[in-house]
Amino acid sequence: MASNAAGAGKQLQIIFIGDSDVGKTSIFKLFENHEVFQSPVVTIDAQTIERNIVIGPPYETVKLYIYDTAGQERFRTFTRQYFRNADIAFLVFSITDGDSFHHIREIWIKEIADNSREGDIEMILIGNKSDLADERVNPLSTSKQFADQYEMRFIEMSAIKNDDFQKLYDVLKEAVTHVIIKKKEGGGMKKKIKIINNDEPAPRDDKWYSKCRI
Ligand SMILES: Nc1nc2c(ncn2[C@@H]2O[C@H](COP(=O)(O)OP(=O)(O)OP(=O)(O)O)[C@@H](O)[C@H]2O)c(=O)[nH]1
Ligand SMILES: [Mg+2]
Repeated sequence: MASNAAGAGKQLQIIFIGDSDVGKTSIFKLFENHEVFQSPVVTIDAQTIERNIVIGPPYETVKLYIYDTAGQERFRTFTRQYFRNADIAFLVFSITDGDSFHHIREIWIKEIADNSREGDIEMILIGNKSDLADERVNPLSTSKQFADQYEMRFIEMSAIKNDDFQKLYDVLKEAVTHVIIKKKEGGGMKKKIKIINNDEPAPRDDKWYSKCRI
């Protein structure tokens, strides 16, 4: 993994996490292939790429190391090693998979809180597969409310609709700008990740859930 030492230049580490099959790799591939970046992609390995993003004004180039991880439980120990130096985490669920949404709180935010630097990580929530509107089980309003609770940026998108990449790019740019400003102000966000109702199962929107399951 890339070094994250203070003063090592403007480089940030970004990780994709979330359940298996929600579309992490599909979104990661968009970063690899999209023409919005004006610099060439550097492929480090199948799960890691390097891309530059320009923030500002005043304009500055930030080097992003972007890591795709596997959602299956058997890879969890391996995945954790990426949390320590991560600056930004994309927390991905599928709008067609209720468990993948509930696991964001029940599994993935806890994993981040336990394994990142003091919870010093910017989280972006992505509801993927928005093209599958007929199969939706996670209402937009519930996801928004959840993201607000955790002070996360949130978008819904589809990895297969090319137009949606701009949303993702914009939200990432905002997060990168925020992290860079915080680092300049004194190294780190010093923001503890909230663990809400730690031991309770995540509330389910049963009315919606049963409606969708009929
Ligand atoms: N309809 C639709 N299908 C998608 C979308 N994103 C991903 N998929 C499909 O969902 C399946 C899983 O996608 P992946 O990107 O491999 O999922 P993953 O999160 O990387 O899964 P793991 O690597 O096992 O953790 C594939 O068949 C994709 O083609 C999307 O936005 N819309
Ligand atoms: Mg994958």
